[in-house]
This record gives sequence, C-alpha cells and structure tokens, in this order.
Amino acid sequence: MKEYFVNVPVIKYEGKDSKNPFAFKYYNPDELVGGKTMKEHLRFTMSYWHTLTANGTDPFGVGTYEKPWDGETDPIKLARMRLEGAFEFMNKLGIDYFAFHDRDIAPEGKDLAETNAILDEIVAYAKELMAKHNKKLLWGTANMFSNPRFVHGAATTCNADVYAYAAAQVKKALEITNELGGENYVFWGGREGYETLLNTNLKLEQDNLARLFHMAVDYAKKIGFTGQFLIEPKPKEPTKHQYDFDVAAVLAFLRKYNLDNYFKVNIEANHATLAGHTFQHEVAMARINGALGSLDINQGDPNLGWDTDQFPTNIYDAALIMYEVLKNGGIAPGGLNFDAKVRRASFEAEDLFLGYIAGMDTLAKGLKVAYKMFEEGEFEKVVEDRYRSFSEGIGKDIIEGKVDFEALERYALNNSTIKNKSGRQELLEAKLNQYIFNE
Ligand code: XUL
Ligand code: CO
Repeated sequence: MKEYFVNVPVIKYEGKDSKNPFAFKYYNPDELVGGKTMKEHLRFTMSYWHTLTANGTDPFGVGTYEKPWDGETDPIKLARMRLEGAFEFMNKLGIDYFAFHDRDIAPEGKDLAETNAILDEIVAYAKELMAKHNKKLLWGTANMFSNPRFVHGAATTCNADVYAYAAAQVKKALEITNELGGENYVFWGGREGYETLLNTNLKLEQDNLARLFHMAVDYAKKIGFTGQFLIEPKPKEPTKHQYDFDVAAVLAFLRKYNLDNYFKVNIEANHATLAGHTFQHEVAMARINGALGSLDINQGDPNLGWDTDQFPTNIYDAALIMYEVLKNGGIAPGGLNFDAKVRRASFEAEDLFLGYIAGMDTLAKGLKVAYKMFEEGEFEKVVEDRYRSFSEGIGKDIIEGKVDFEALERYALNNSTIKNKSGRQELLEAKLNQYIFNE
C-alpha cells in the first residue's frame, strides 16, 4: 500500500527526556499500570472526521489543512485514499480503534439508494483493511446534521419525510457498524434542538426522538447488533438549545421514555465545558448512575465560548478523568476517542500526529497519576470520613429509612450542639498537585 504520511515515522516510546517530537514521552503502550497495560486502560481511538475528512474551515474562511490526497477530485478514489491513510495513521501511532460517521468515510450519491451503494463499497474496503491491520471499530454513527435536508433537525424535524430519511439513515448506519464489528453505536443530536419556541412543538419533537431511539433498539435486536448504544450530550451548538443538554438531562429523558436499559452516555470534554460543568462532573454523574459508556477526549479554550475541540493537554483534567474511569472499573467497551482537531494554523499533515502524541502522552500521564490516587485511597478516605455521621446514630437511621419528620424534629429539638467540620478544599487541591508533581 502506498505510504501517505512520508515525513512521519512509526511513533515509539522514548521516555520523558526525549526531545524527539515524533516520539511518546509518557505513553508506553505495554507498560503495566495496576495489572493492565496502558493500552488496555486507555483504548485510544482515532476520530475519522477530524483526522481524515476535515479540512480546517471555520465560519470566516476556507480549509487550510494539507493532506496527502489533495488534488484528487474523484470522490470515490478520494474516499479510498483517505481510508488507506487512516490505517497508516493508526499504525504509526499504535492506535487500535477508530470511530466514524457514515458520511466521513463515503461521499453521498444522487439519492439514498446510490449513497447506500457507495457506502457498501467503502465499508467492504474498510473491512478488508481492518482485518489486514488488525484494527477495530469503537463506534459508528450517522451524520444527520451536515446535509441541508436536516435544517430543521433529523428525529426532531417538523417534516415527516425528513424523519423517514433519518430513520433510513440510522438503519443503514447500524447495519454497517454491525458489519464492521462496532462495539458501540453513538447518537449525537447534531440538529436535535430548537432555535425559538415560537415555532417549536417541544413535546412532539422529544417524543419523536424517543420513537427513533426505540426503533433503533428494535432494529439492533433484529440484525443481531449487540454493541452498546450511546447518547452524546451537548448543551448548544449548532442549535441554541440541544435536547441532550448534559448527562443529567439525558438520563431524565432516557428514564421518561423507558430507554435507560439500552443507552449509556458518550461524554465529551468540550461539551461539558459548554454546559457549565467540569468534564469530571459529567463523567462522575454518568458513573454513579451506571451509565458511563465512552469518552470523547478533547478540551476547549477557557477564553472561547464554542466547541474548539482542541487536543487535550491539561494534566489536571486528564488525572481527574482517569481517576473516574478507574473508579468505574475501566471504560470498555467504550474508549478514549480523540474528538479533537488541530488548529487552523497547524495545517501541515505532521501537525495531526503531533496533536495525537500530545493528547496520548497527557492521558497516559493522567492515568499514572490517577492510579496512584486510586491505589492510595487518600481522597476516598476523606470522602468517607466527611460523611461519617451517616454511618452511625441518627444518620444511620436516616439512611435505613427508620425515621420520619416527627422523629427528626424530636432529635433536632434535643440537639442544641450542632458542629460542622472544615471541608479542607485547599488542602485537597494541594494534595492533588502533589500527586501530579511527584508522579
Ligand atoms: C460534535 C461532536 C460529534 C460527535 C459525533 O460536537 O462531538 O463529532 O462526537 O457525532
Ligand atoms: Co464528540
């Protein structure tokens, strides 16, 4: 197979003192961290859209990214070249998984039938290359936001013809995800939200969204797709208000429509930021509800209010996220998908590798810090102590449901010596620093 990224070697682990930009400083795939290799813990995944398909456009200008297939005008040839490039890219970085939208991997035809036929051709080639290079599909999804037909939404559109098209598109996307052995299937509601309530039937739109999810669950059973369904929350962008606002909103939606047994969440760092939450908050919220499915790894910019999808380089976030993942018993069958893109000015093909190296090293270091925190259990002990009043006396009675308002009033009336203890946040933040600095 032709080599596309000729200026980039296979990326190896060289250790923390290496000055080689094309080497890992912290990510050592076979290194054991608590009985599991780094590779097994992290399950790094290449996002097809940002890595192969995107070209660096922004609302103010055209694409800037230089790609080895620039100049190829035949859309099918281009799709095949990108696919070959994708496997070279994963091989050079030692990444085992990828994730894609249907429209990332293959161009649309003149109608749905032709689009599906093109998709079949590319999927067959993808299957061949996956077997040859021993690569796996973390998840597939349907892009129901780029084409103008989805201007009013897909499953939440006001146009029933568009709804039918969306259903057909998800059906096909499920089939190809199944064909490629996808371990999950993601729904990110690109245009599932609203701009103004003056023209929106909020109830109908959400009922219809739930109907589509139920149809997906039924169809998965029919074709024997056993992967995990995931919803990816995002509060805004492209619509002013997205229905899958955050983890809490998604869980409430799933429970209302009896979908909670079938879906978990795919949490993206930058989406958490847009929702006014920390990434850790979202991951912890999913974890305590048994709904942590997978992670879209990236970071936003604190000074920008939109989804910048930058490569993650923040060690605090990385450590706290991996701490949650360890407390969850791991992330499988989900993974850490780099839903991240290089800046528009980082337009050389090599920059993409440098972005992944930066992200993979950050998460690897975060994993090691988190493992120390997890193993030593210092923070867990602080939490346990902080709530000790609920494991004895009146607190124990509350937990065990033994008391009512009258009983608690009696207790309170006889207790004039309420005392609180410090939460010691500053000390704990200093301790976290110590874990990071010392690892
Ligand atoms: C958009 C986003 C998507 C999903 C998949 O903000 O994150 O790329 O991850 O559709
Ligand atoms: Co994402």
